[in-house]
Amino acid sequence: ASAGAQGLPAMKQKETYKVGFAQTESNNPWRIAQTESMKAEAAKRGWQLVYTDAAGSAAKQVADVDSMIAQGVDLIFLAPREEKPLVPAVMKAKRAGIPVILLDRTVDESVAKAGRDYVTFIGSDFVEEGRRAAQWLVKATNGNARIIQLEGTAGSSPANDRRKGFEEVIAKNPGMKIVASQSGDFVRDKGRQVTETLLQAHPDATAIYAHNDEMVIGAIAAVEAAGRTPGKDIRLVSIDGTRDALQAIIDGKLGATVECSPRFGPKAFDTALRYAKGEKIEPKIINEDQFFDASNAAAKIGEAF
Ligand code: GYE
Repeated sequence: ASAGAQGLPAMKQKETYKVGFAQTESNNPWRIAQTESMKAEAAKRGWQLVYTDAAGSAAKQVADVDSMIAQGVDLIFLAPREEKPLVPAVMKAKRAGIPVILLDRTVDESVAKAGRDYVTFIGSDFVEEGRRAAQWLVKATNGNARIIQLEGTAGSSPANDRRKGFEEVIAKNPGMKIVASQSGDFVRDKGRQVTETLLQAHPDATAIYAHNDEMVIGAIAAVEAAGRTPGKDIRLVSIDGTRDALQAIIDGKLGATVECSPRFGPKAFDTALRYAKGEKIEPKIINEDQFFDASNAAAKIGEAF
């Protein structure tokens, strides 16, 4: 069956393409590394890249997709900031005959479907990332911890799924208890502020799980400001694998981080090309992620972002 028969807009085969990349924000190393990877790949292939930065606003990101539609791009790579608000953008691009590939985050899957409304999702298995973080913490604390959870952006797929995977494992361990859970919006300084408040409300907390490294770095500062020792009084675990996080592991402050690779360029452009050739694309393309702890952080920091 051709791509058109699946209900998706087809993509013409051409010498070169003009594609859009709608980024969510650029306030952390993960986002910057992802943008660099996309720009480098476009340059390498000689494709024109229409790049937008929604600056942390789902409404702006919807408008950014509108402008890409108006500019007649051949395909849109979209990193949807939140699951529900970006559904209309996906539908609008489809109606305009422009295929969409979701990068790193998904939209509400009960409404928008891969293979029908958008081509595919490329990214990590966030539920599994949450499970891996929890499994490490269970081991590190011998199954006994009072945990503060710092959640990512409310309504984003990584925040929803990283919570789900983590809580699934924690629920099976009677000695593990989540005492407080609050969003830090994936932002370092919000992670610090939220931790400061939650440590005051829960002075008996012994562990912190953050949905990304930026928030855990902020949390470490708050733990130290409270006169506690990160890595000893409070065990910390997070997700991403940034350079700062690997350094914090080397320094003994952070216990572990589950990798979530931001280097989407080669895979994203290969997938677009496969789609243009009329190949049937699988609904999810899941990245393989590593795991960093004291055993390998020093060896891996050279590759980190
Ligand atoms: O973990 C975080 C970023 O969507 C997987 O978003 C991504 C997450 C990543 O801001 O640091």
